[in-house]
Amino acid sequence: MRRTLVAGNWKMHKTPTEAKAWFQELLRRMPPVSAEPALMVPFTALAAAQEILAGTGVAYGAQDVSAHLEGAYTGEVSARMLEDLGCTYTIVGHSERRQYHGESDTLVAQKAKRLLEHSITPILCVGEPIAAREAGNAVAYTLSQLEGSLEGVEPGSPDRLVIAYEPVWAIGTGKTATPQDAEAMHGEIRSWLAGRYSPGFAEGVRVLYGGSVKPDNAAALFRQPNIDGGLVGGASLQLDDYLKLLEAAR
Ligand code: G2H
Repeated sequence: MRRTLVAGNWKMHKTPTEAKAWFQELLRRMPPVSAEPALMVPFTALAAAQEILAGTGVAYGAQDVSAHLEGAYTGEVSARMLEDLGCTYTIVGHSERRQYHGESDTLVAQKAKRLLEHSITPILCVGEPIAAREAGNAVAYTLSQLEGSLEGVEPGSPDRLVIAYEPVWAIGTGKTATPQDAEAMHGEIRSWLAGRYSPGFAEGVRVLYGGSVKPDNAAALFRQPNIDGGLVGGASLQLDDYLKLLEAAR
């Protein structure tokens, strides 16, 4: 059984002070839930996450990591630093990093490897732009991105890898893939993982959907057999919405 993961992606929102208050309020209001709560926050909010969330069952992590181990890389943050901050997960290959920072599949694979070396589970994002979907190439595009982004990546066990399918045309646009379209792609991703690793591995890996997940569409998405939760941007910023997403994952 794969435990549903509801991972918030705060992107570039909330100061450390705002994050601290939000985490405290979350713990005060958190109902008993079967899903796993997780929050991917700005680097600057990770110390507050460690202080307040460590040991509570709410996982946290970063939204990116350096592909380098250590050294003269101004502005970069290493996997070892994230490990020291207690990160369970970290996002790699988000489409905003691919688009605005020119990240290639090869770079994304290097980043995933760095995380695994430091006991952090990568949440690896893939997904097609609108042109690929309209041309009928969504599956080929997404699986090719997956192949490149997992080149040389050997997680060992399925709990050491999370895939997030995020169609680029659905991100922050209010347009969501239908549960049926998302389920079809998730099925393709899982089959591909079975060939790349093994059927048992593919069966255990969580494949999240991302792209305008909201409290009113989450339950229908999370009910699909191959959708194991969500990577949620906008709707993870308001605590009321985030709590509703956790409830939707029952
Ligand atoms: C997709 C998603 C979170 P949003 O980027 O990764 O954001 O839910 O705002 O579309």
